Amino acid sequence: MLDLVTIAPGATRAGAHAGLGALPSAANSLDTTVLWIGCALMFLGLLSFGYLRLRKATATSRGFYDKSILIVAAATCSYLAMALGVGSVHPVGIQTSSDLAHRILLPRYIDWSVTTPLLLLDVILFSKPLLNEGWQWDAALVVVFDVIMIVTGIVSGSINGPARWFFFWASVGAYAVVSAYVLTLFLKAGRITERLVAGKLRTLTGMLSVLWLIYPFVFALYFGSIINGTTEDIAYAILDVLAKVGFGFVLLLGPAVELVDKTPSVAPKADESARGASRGGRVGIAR
Ligand code: RET
Repeated sequence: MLDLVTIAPGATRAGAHAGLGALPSAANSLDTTVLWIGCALMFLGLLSFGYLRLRKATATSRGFYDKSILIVAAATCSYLAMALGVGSVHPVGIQTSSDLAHRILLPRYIDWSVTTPLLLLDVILFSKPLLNEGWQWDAALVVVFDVIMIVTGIVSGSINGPARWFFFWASVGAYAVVSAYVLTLFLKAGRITERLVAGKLRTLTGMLSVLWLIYPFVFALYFGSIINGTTEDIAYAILDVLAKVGFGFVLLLGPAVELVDKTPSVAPKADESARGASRGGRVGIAR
């Protein structure tokens, strides 16, 4: 049984597909090109968000610019590492030669474990007018479930055999919690009195819900041997660019980020929400 065989620098994922395991081989150029393009697009996003921050950020909106910059900076590093062949490992427990066909690119998951909480914080803080007492606790819980989703995803991709699918479904379970929270914000966005903030929140939560839903399908198709590693890389690259750079532009362009803090809260007052909670209502988001 082989354990976590790391493909040496200079060796490539192409070798894994050819069933060559850790042996160095010629690069799969399409795969590598996709990763370099991903790196370039993330870097362009970084420059754009940096420029927007210098031109437009104010004391109240600065946090949204900073998070967007951190998100694309992390992704630039992760795509650079993947393009250079760093951190591509075979799952443990290889029993058959077809098990050798899969690999997991660790920089991708390390990137997600940092950037998905930041993306969630973006939508949560953008929903401020909807949130009442207790929202910080909800936000912390959502981020914890998000991290559980990524960590169980890493474990799922790192083992062969039935245990992979156990962890896959655990990850989907954590994803369902995150997704339910974001959908609640989507459904309640219309209550926000400032039209621009309400509309933008609907776009952001809608975009997040649709894009994030595709990731587990790509994962299952790849580890179910229905698509190969190159198709997986292309799909993730498109999703990542939309979910980070596209999302960042939608968030930062226009006046909405400046208006969030000035928008009156529509959440019930503390005593009302306590009564709501005792009737089984939710405390963290306006009912
Ligand atoms: C995994 C493992 C299989 C099950 C699920 C997953 C969900 C991944 C998601 C990733 C989102 C990434 C984003 C990245 C950057 O912008 C980990 C593939 C549910 C939702 C938005």
